[in-house]
Amino acid sequence: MSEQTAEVKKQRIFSGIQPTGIFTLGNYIGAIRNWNALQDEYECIYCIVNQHAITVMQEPAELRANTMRAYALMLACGIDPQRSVAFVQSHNPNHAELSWVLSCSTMFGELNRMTQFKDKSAKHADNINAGLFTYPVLMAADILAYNADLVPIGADQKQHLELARNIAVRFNQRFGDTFTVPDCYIPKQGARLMSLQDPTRKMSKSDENANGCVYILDDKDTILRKFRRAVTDSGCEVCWGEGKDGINNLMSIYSAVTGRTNEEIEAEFKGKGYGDFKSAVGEAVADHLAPVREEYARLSADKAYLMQCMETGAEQARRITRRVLSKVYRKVGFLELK
Ligand code: ATP
Ligand code: LTN
Repeated sequence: MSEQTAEVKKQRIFSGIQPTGIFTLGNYIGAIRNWNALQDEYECIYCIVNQHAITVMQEPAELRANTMRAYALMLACGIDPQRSVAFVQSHNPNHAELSWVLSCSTMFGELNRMTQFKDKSAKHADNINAGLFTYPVLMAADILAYNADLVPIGADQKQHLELARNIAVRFNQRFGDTFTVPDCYIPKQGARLMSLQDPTRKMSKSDENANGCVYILDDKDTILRKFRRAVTDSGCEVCWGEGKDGINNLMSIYSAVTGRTNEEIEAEFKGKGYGDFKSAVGEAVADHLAPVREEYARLSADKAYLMQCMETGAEQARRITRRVLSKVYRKVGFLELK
């Protein structure tokens, strides 16, 4: 094989996570575990989206600390700043600049259909700000600014990704080929983990009920306790079924961390009760998360290293998006300075 064919250009990945608390098992299994796994095959760009986080009320000092912590957590989950671009959104102003242009190619009606806006405005009824409404445009800008091919996300973000695709197609039609139309990458197992306390609601890191969430820094005893207390139904047979949201959720989690199929899980727990199953899920999750916890302890002690990685990541990110943004500015007709 000639050297030229060996050096096929890798496809590009972009994804982001909000610094709104410690990452949950849902964030890990639904998204970040895939970010990690894709690093060799793709050119990866991963972002702590602090500008998205202020769509809900944040205490400034807490947001600052949470951003640092989220960055450390991202690296602890295996994102390697030598192989991937790992940075903080506000360190690259090109996202917000592109977002304005894209917002003029986004219809009010499209944004009005977003279910996350409806959920979050119900949850934060005292602060339904315009940013909460236009949030998906900034997310589209995050992705399109890098011409990403693929976006690894949990199932809850599928609608936003569809919107980003529509914006890209519309812009390309109007101004000529500019953006790559991105595809989503949603895991087969664990794309939507539910709260352990209310299995009809998504597990979410900003949830007030900490018992419903497993955080990736929880110690083993805490994890076992949360699973022991997980809400199930009045039955006793471990099997997938209608109206068994709690058990279905636990089976998804067990499957995601052990790689076993639902049939294998049902066979493993045949004749055993929910109690045994819950303990087994807790043990498997605790083992799965232990290396992340250890790595976080090591990394979070070295703030200078984290700051240095952040700086390098931001510079790499800006370098990529600067070119895309100036192309967009030319296309829409913004007068350039010589
Ligand atoms: P918040 O509570 O602040 O809304 P969140 O926990 O919902 O945050 P995000 O930062 O919005 O998390 O999402 C980061 C990534 O994690 C996204 O790709 C999202 O789809 C994924 N994700 C979030 N919650 C879950 C879940 N319960 N199951 C699977 N994936 C999830
Ligand atoms: N909207 C996402 C976070 C997010 C994102 C992105 C994900 C912001 N920008 C770009 C993928 C790609 C969320 O709330 N989970």
